[in-house]
Amino acid sequence: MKFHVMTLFPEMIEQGFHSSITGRAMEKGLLQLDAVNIRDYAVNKHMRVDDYPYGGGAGMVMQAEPVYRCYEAVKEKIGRDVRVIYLTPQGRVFNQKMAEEFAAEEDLIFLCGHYEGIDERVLEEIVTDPVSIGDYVLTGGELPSLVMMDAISRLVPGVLGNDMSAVGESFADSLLEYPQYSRPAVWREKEVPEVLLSGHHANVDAWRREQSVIRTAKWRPDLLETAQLTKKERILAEKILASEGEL
Ligand code: 6GU
Repeated sequence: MKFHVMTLFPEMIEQGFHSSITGRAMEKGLLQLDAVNIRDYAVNKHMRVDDYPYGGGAGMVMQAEPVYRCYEAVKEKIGRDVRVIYLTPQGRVFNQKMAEEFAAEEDLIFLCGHYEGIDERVLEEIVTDPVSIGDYVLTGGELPSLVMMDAISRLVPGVLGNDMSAVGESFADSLLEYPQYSRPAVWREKEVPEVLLSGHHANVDAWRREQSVIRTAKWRPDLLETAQLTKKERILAEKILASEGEL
C-alpha cells in the first residue's frame, strides 16, 4: 500500500506515520508514504496558496491551482488514476467497512485542507471520496488522514505481527471487544475472572462472547441492530438494555 498525502504540513504526516507499528511496516516495505507539500506548487513568487473568499466571510480559502498542480505531479508519479480522499467534516463518516474497502487499493491519495476550505472547483475536478472522521470540527485534514491511514494500514497483510489480530475484533461483527486481563492474577485486590484461569477454551470463548454482548448493550446499543445474535444472546442484550434504563 502506498499513501500519497497532499498537505501544507508534510512533516506532521511523516512524524505521525513513522512512529509505532506503521513505522515498522514502512521499514519492512509493506507500507510507503509520500507526503507532498502543496506549497511547492504555488504559482506566485511569495509561495502563497490561499486567498480571500469570494462573497466575503471569515478566513482564507486554499486556491485551486496549487492543489491541482500538486495532484497532477502525484498522479504522474503513480502513472494512473487513483482514488482521491478529501478530508472534510462534510464527508461520509469513516468506518471499519470503508477502511476495508480502501485497504484493497494499491495507492491512495489524501488531500488535506486548511483554513476555511479549498476552492470548490478543484474539488469537483479531482476528489472521488469526501470523508469525515466524525461529527466535530478540526483545524485541518492532517490528523484525520493519519487516523484513516492507521486504520487502513493495520488491514494490510503482514502489518500486524500475526495475521489473526485484525479479525474478530471490534466492529468486525458489530460487537465490541471483550475485556482483556494479564498478570498478576490479583491486582490491588481485584481478581481476574476465574474462567480465564481455567484453561477450558470452550468456556473462555463462551464467556468472552457473552461479555461482548453485555458491553455492546451497555455502551453501544446502536450496534445491536446489525449484530448477529442468537436467541439467548438477544434475550441477554434486552435484559441489559432494560436494566440500563432503570439507572
Ligand atoms: Cl476529515 N476534517 C476536519 N477539518 N475536521 C473534521 C474532519 C475532517 N472529520 C471530522 N472533523
